[in-house]
This record gives sequence, structure tokens and C-alpha cells, in this order.
Amino acid sequence: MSSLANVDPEIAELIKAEERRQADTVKLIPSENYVSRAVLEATGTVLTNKYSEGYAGKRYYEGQQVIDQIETLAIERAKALFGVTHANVQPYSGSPANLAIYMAFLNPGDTVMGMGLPFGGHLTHGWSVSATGKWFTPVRYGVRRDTGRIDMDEVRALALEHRPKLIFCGGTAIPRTIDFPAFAEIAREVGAVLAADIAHIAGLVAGGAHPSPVGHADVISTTTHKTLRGPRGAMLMTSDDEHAKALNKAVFPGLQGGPHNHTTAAIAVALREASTDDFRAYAQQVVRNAKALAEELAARGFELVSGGTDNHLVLIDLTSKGVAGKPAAQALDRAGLETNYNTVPFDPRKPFDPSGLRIGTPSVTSRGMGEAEMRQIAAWMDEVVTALAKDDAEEVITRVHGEVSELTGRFPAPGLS
Ligand code: DSN
Repeated sequence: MSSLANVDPEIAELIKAEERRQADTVKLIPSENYVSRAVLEATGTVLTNKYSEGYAGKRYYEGQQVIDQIETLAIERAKALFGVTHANVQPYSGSPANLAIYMAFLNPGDTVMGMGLPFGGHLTHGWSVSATGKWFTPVRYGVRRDTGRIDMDEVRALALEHRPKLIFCGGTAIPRTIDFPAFAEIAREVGAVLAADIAHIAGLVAGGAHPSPVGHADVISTTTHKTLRGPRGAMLMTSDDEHAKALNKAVFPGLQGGPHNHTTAAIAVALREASTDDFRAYAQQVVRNAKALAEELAARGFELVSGGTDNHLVLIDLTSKGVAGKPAAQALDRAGLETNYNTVPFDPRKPFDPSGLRIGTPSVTSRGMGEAEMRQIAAWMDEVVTALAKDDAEEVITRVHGEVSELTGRFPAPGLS
């Protein structure tokens, strides 16, 4: 058999280039990570050759002797790690997983309540451009202007007024602990299903660095590739037998065909890794690193949404620095610091040219960096952004890039050759 380099040297070379880029960059995008070599190996296997519509023991194709065992292992590991009685490991990614929740519990036109996208929610929590905002009736909560934190009184008032059938908590740019018990109380009061979308924090929950939604949320959705450090995929979990049946039916045959078995195997590997003491230490360090990064940035005059962080993520409002998010992210990227520009709550600018930067510590923590390196990264960010505000960034970018290369050389990224 010919190797990739023989069959398609162009793609092989591009993959190598991306590997080099990932090795040489300080990756601060909070939804990204470096998976282990073991997870990569499981992903690139012959399991991709097999169709397996259905669930273990009840498939629509023969030849499931091995696949059934793999999917069952993934399910059992998810159940043990998160402390639930049911897990579905088939959703292709976070958006299809969330869509399955709608399919399981709502009819088109029903009301869903979620955090507005500009406040840190996700597209699939009922945002207007998403199918979930077009096909259902969305109600949105946000954060308080003075604290940058979710206003649970507002959430309760909106829930009582609109009586949603489904409430989402969780999101993509929330730097603070999600109060699952408070959301559960509101959902119970209005008779809504509470879905906790823990995509961003799943690894922290698994590692004991963020409270668990288990026992509070009716259903839990998560991607597997963010803090959880698995392949790109998703899971749905619950401890309610009826909810489990509804979710399974919604995933298949409701929304999907054959599961991606190579991904299922890699999820199983990641879940095994996530049940170790090393992973718990990683999860705790992710939070310590984010706090160190936030403190140093704040000390250097960066305005942080909510004033800091409880988790892996820091959301910066650059307005006071006189620079917008997009040019800052572009300049930082050229300096070897990979971030993403992001809206901040009450952002007067447009989503494609917003005021904020979203950063996080999963990837740098997976490389073994600690608080000292976080303070150094904050200093580099300050230097680049300050120079950019003075329209004099080229020299600084070049120098910082050199220093970043020295740092990445000392902390090899997992999984890369
Ligand atoms: N795209 C993901 C993120 O970056 O947070 C959410 O789906």
C-alpha cells in the first residue's frame, strides 16, 4: 500500500505544514487542544470503512462484531466518567448533538431559551441565523452590564413569561462557573427540559475542576474535542430512561445515518485518558493557568469580561486599548500567538469585526506550560497590542515571534511528531 506521501504529496505536505504550524504556535483558542498520539492513531484506522446504522445489538448492517464492542466501551467509559446512566456517542459534532435535543423534546415552533450568541451562547441555542432560531421560537438571556455575569433573576423572569419547553445553559464564551442548580430550579418551575451544553468545560467537569451538571440538568450535550481532549465528535448523556430513548431515536434515525466508528474508537480512548490522575491534574492546571493569564492581563490594563475567570477561558474587551479584536488577533497570530476575535457583551461593533478577543488555556496546558509561561504570554500580548495601537507593531511582532519560538521549542505539543 502506498503511503499518503506517495499517493498525494500535495496533501501530505500540507498536513506536515499544519503540524509544524501547530508545533510552533502558542495556541490560545479556548475550544482547541492537542490530542494524544493514541487518539490520533484510533482516528486514522480501518474503522472508517464500516457502516453501523443503529445501536449495539440492533444494527441495520451485518459485520458489527467488533464495532459493537467499541461503541459499548465508549458508552461505558462515558457513563463511568461523568456518572450518568445513559450516553450516546454517535453525534457527529456539537451542533448535530444539540439539534438532536430539539428533535427529542420539541416540535417545530416550540419555545427554546438559551444564552444569546453575543453574550457567550452558542448558535444552536436558538440564535437567529441557526436552524434552531428559524424553526423554533427563541428567547434569549444575557449577562448583566455591570458584572458581565448571567443574571439568574432575568433568566427566571424570562422563563416565567415565555414558558420555554427547553432551556439551554452553557455556551462558548462564558468565563464563569455555570450555576447548574439555579438553572435546574427555574426549569422545574416552568416545566422545561434543562439541557446543559458542557462542550467547553467537559474536560474540567471530568477532571473535577468545574461543578458537574449531573443531578441538575435533564440532558447533557458535549463535544469531545475541547477541554476533554478527544477527537472531533460529541456525546449526549442523561440519567433518565425515557429521555435516553428519545435522544437515541433523535440521533438515529432522526438526524444521522451511520456513526463515524473511527471517531467512536478515538472517543473511547480519550475517555480512558480522561479517567486518569494525570488528566485530573491537567484539568486543575488549565484553570490555574487561565487565572494566572487573566490576572497578568488585568494588571496590564486589559479589561476582562466579568473581571476574570473561573474556568479555562478569558474574554477580553479591547476597547480601552484602542484596538479592535480582529486586527489584534491578526497581529498576535503573526507573532505566534493564536487567538480568536470575539464579540463581547453589549458590543457596539459587528460580529465579524468585534471588540473582543477570546483566549483559553487547554492547549498550552496540554503542552505542560504553567503559570510562569502564562504571565510571559500576557506580557507578549500586551506588547503586541500596545504597539498595534501606536501603529508601530512590525518590530515587536518579529521579536515576540522569535521569543515564542523559543518557548514552543521547550514545550513540545502532545501528538505531534
Ligand atoms: N466553535 C466552537 C467554539 O469555538 O467555541 C463552538 O461551537
